[in-house]
Amino acid sequence: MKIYKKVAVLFLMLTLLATFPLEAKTSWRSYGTTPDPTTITGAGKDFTEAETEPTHPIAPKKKVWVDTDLAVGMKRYHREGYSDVDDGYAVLQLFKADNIDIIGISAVFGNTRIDDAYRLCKEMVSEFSPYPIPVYKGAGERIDLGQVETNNAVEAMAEALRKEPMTILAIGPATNVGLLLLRYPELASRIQEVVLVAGRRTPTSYFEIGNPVYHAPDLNFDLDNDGFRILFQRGVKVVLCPFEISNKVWLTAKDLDQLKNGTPGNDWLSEKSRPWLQQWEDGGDIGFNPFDVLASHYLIAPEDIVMEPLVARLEIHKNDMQLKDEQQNFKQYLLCDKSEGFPILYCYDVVPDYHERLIKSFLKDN
Ligand SMILES: [Ca+2]
Repeated sequence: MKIYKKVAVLFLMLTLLATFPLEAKTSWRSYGTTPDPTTITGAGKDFTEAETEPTHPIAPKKKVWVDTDLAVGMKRYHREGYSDVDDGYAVLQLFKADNIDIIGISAVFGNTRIDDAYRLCKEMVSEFSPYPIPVYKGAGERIDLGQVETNNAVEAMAEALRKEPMTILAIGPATNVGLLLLRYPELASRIQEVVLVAGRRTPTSYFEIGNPVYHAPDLNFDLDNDGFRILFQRGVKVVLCPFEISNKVWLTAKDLDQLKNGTPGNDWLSEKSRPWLQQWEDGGDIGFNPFDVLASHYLIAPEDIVMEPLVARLEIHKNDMQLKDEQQNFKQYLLCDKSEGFPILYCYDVVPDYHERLIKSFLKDN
């Protein structure tokens, strides 16, 4: 009998040993998609270990400063049509995120003029924010290296960084953040990361939109090349959510219907997005790309985003928006690849059920 007992104990131990790694692997896999050696999702990578730990109800909230060129509902000043609504999606999604604490919001020029962006920041906070958030007016034009001036947004961001380290979501031109780093370089180490919407892999990675196709600008980068250059030179951790990722996500009329669920923020954004959607449909697309929401989504749920470490640099090439122009017309490009440059994290794809996850992030109570 004794030998049977020993065999039984041995069998039990072997069973436990065999089960443990299996269970550990299952729980890890159930959290995110399995990364292969060349692609990583937020879960399990070491680029921003602290920020990309699996989201847990008791985890401390991520402290975020939002710098935005909100233009929801605005008509364009310089040509026919409406301005982009995507900043509205990013800000509203952050309002609804349980794991995000917005420390402040600052306005920057870009999609529209600074006064409009500032007014819309105040409007979104007063109407839809679940908690009080201070709002500041930032730069109205690109950085002038010959005359570096400060503004309320830069000073407020500096003050907030002196109190505590934080992440900056800069979804307009990088002007305010660039000014901050020029005036207060000592605060660079207090910035956990800056998440921006810009960049591409090659000079001919055109931002193709519409049917017939036209080339869209890399607007945030084009409006202030130096803002980005300063970020790289100061060694700040930069995450890019470029056209390559947002062009894989589409919002359609059906999505706007679903978004309009009787909560004030959703109803407002859905309605204000209609003319913008119409503009894209008139251009031959099925919907529109909500560019900036990929950047806010990265902060809220990095496991939904596919990314890889690359290096970024500025290079001059022929202007892709005026290739048919007889004149020699060149511009700066923000190129990201594996050759030489400043280390960045490059977000380029989403998980297969991303669209469902995105819509779900808006269909919450507040
Ligand atoms: Ca924007």
